[in-house]
Amino acid sequence: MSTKPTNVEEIKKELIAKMPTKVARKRAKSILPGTEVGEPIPEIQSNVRTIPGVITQRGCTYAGCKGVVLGPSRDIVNLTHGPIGCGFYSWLTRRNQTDAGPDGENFIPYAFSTDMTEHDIVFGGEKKLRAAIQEAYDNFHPKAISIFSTCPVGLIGDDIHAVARTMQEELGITIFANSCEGYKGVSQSAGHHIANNQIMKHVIGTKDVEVEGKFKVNMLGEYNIGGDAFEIERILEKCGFTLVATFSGNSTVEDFRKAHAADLNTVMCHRSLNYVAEMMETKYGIPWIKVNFIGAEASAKSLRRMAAYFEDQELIDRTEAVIAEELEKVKTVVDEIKPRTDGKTAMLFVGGSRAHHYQELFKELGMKILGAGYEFAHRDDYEGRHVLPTIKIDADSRNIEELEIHPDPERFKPRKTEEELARLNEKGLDFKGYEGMIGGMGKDAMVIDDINHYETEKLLEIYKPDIFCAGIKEKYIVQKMGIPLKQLHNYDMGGPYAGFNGAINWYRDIDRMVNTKVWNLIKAPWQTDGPELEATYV
Ligand code: CFM
Ligand code: HCA
Repeated sequence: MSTKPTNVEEIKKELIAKMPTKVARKRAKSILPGTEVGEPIPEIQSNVRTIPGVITQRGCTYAGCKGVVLGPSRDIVNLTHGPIGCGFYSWLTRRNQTDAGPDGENFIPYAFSTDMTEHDIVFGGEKKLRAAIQEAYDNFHPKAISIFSTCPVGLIGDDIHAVARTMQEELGITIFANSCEGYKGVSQSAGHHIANNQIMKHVIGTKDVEVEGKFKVNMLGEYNIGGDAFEIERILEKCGFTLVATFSGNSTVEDFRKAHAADLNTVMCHRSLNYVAEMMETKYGIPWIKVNFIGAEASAKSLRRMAAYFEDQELIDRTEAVIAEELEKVKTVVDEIKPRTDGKTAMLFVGGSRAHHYQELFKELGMKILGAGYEFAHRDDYEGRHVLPTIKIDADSRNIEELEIHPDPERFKPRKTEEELARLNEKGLDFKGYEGMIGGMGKDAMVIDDINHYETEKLLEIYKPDIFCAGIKEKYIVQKMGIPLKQLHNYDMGGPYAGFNGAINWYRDIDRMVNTKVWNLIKAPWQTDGPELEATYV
């Protein structure tokens, strides 16, 4: 094993040394060392506009709204109002899985778009949008249609909400629109917020039905990438929980409508669904806790906290039995693999929650995290909810309407009294609390927000990690540098990685990636033959 550089401040200096002064000054605020457990957590700059000219990993508001939050719902026709590229490039790339079940309704394999062209930009696209809604209705008879604006729609001023209202009246199904023009925020994070508002306004709680089951929960911020939600469902069912709705992996509009029947909201990805969690708590009196099903130990801890909430001994005992059985399977695999992965190193730069969650799985393999960062998370995701007890710090939410949510205690009784919540909090339930990424990463690890391409290449050169985790934009560049890249967004062709079976899949995949000899056999073209093209200045 080679010795790795550990002085983060020195490396940071090197990282920004070649940048123009103003850029270096800005980037310096987004780069800092991690802290040891219990140490004070420093403030990190995040959720601010990317510096023009640098190559960022980030996506846009439309991506966060359509691609991330609402896209995985299987029986809503998600219709992109815009030029064809936006609909096409958000079509099936995220590997959110579906099982259409007995009703057979599944629109995920389709890309619905109005395919705006120059004519529509000049003369307006509302007519085309109406026609597209009609066509989708005639062909598929969906229960709901959701419309998503792309950049030009905001610029020309099509009133997508008015079109949605008229078509809803005409067709008698739920139709709602999202003003999620790509440029609206500083990243996809703004799109999450918009989608949260619109599901809350138009769908959640629109059907009062009795849901059977004693221990009813919703899973917020779980998108069934690579089948993760299927594995979580398997475990929850085995323990005896009733899952009312998942937001939004393999979800249906009916699930959303009755989600207010749950007694507890569990939040898997806080970054993308926190707004719904807060609004449902205010309106329906449903408390929420943060959970993490990435990592075997983290899954066990989440299940224990969920069972503790219901204070039912039978549920607690069954949950413990499930954990014991599952952890035994996991341990056999860890014992086999860990000797080969122990001491290897990893870096993770991804999204708004996974760069933190996946550190658990690496630690279970004895691997060391040299550096990590989010693309678009906010300060609370880095510093922890207890450091920042409010979500009203969103720089990118300036343009986004805050919904007025009112409690309705007559119809929706708070599930727990203040005293009960306080008592459960003392037992470690930690309502609304969660750890940020920085605390506990250790001062020899580097934390970087909104990493750019130049910094990525520089870090690889300095640290030479055994594995780098990011997305498709980085994958082949990193691999050409002789370092394996695991896509933490779509899992390459792998998964599920959540829960206990997921952890086992992960250990095996990572073992193969960090121990293959192939990376030592390849050389980048410039290391052998020189550049393929040479320019001559005359
Ligand atoms: Fe949440 Fe996600 Fe993520 Fe995210 Fe995303 Fe994603 Fe992600 Mo890609 S909702 S923040 S906006 S866990 S699409 S499933 S993988 S960047 S870390
Ligand atoms: C998005 C979606 C994405 C992109 C992944 C990647 C995803 O941000 O619009 O860059 O590889 O998970 O599919 O995050």
